[in-house]
Amino acid sequence: MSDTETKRLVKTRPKIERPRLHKVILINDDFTPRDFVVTVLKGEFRLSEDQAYRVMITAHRRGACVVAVFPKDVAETKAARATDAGRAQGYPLRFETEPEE
Ligand code: TYC
Repeated sequence: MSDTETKRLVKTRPKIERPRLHKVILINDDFTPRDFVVTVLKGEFRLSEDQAYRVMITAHRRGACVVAVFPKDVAETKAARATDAGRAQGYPLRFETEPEE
């Protein structure tokens, strides 16, 4: 084996960084019915009734609540679908995404 081949084989591989996860955040508003928020959380994010209620009531009390974290494209798709579900019923329900620290 030539020197150059040997060098290439023992050289440490560059570290591959895992893609950062993105949070989906539920934003409170004064108009969307609580039950509807719970239904969307269960349908789009597969939360149980209990988990969905807790996330909804936390957003209601504090203004916003993290729903879950996903790879960027999944977070954006789910946030858009959940926001669209509200808009389809005339509600201002909003889900945002942001990268995790
Ligand atoms: N604040 C709404 C109400 O009182 C319920 C609600 C909770 C709406 C959470 C949005 O993200 C939300 N009907």
